[in-house]
Amino acid sequence: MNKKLLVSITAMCCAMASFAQTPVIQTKYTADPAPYVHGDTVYLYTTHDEDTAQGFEMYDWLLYTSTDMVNWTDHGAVASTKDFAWRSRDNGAWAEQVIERDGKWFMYCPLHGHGIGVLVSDSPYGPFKDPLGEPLVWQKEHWYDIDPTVWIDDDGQAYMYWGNPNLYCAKLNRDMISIDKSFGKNGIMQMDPKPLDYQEGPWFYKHDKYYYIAFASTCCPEGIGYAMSKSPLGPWKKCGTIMNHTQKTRGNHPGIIEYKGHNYVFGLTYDLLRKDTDLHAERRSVAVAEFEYAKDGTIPEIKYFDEHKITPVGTLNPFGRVEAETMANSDGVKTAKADGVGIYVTDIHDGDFIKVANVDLGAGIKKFKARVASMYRNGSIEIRIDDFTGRVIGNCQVDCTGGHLKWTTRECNIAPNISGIHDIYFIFHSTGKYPMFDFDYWSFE
Ligand code: FUB
Repeated sequence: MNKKLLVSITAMCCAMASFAQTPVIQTKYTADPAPYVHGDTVYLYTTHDEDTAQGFEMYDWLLYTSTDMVNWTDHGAVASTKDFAWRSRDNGAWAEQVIERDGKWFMYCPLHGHGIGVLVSDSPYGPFKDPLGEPLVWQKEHWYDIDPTVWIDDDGQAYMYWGNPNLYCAKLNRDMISIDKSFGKNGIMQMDPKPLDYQEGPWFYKHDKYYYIAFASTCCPEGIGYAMSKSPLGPWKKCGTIMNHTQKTRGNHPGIIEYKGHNYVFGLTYDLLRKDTDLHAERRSVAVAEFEYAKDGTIPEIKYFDEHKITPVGTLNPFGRVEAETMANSDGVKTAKADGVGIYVTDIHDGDFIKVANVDLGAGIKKFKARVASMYRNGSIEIRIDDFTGRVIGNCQVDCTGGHLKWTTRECNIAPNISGIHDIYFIFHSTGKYPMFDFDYWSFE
């Protein structure tokens, strides 16, 4: 093993030990998780902090999906502030939430300082269009209209809660793009009193017989608090803390789902940024932890995200095409989008890696194939199992393919007797400090 590799392994192991399961996404800064379960898939919509952001610099909304809670597929930006013709600036794509009704997907988007708009699509992946040409709600006298959360009750009535520092509620009409003006004051009711310790980021839902509002608790640092009620309109009783205020983070923002019999709370951390610097910047990362309800419906407090490890609730099938942007962990690489290709992995440097978790190799694998493109450089993909320092089972040479986005399939044989369920590590190698090649998809045979 060469010295350079040893150094990078040591750094990697420390990083992995201290960050455990968090953050969910490593290729971009993501915040304000809005997970949604539909069919057998978790759709995780997030906001997007720019790589160089100091304050909030947010232009678009991203989508990731998973069927096992550990491997997440990057679908890129599915909407942006540009989708609202009435916006006066491009920055301000704050915490959205997406919900499906009658085959349509509704994305509720705060444009900071401009109220809350709504976008509609026939598909969770977009394209999303603005059916109104104006905000759904905008109380122009203040900038409190952020962080919408929408839930459809058992009787079909949809409710939208939102706001910082006040908590507001509206009843959505059946079309999901207009509010019932007969409710509250011109369609809006301010929840008074709001739940104790409420700051922002409400997440409204029902579990068994209780209604819940989880929220980012009073800034700063924010934890995750929650309140319960027997009615969708309260009164809301503060019940406790899902995650206490902690100096480990500054902001937080909950999203809660039940998936395959497990309960998960998503939130946000600054842990990816902390790998680079201790200085504060709004470059956040979505994180997730599993929790359980107590018998009385309350939620016992859980520790900060970095003390959790998510157990996979499914396996990944490597025998069809697996997108390179499907990953459980990575270091160094980024994702990009190109016409005719979709999302691909790029910015691959020597020592960078991608981990794919809980891969079911069945009775065994013999060959690895990768769709790659390389303008100048030659490199390789080293394949290890179970750990970054685990057994090497293959080495796929990636020679120059003749140009940027000139895609070719490269392949290599796999060591004998590799079968069953394993984590797979793709570790990238080349000489020189420049990015090597782009990686579109792969498979085992
Ligand atoms: O991400 C922008 C804002 O920061 C969100 O709308 C708030 O909830 C906080 O996370």
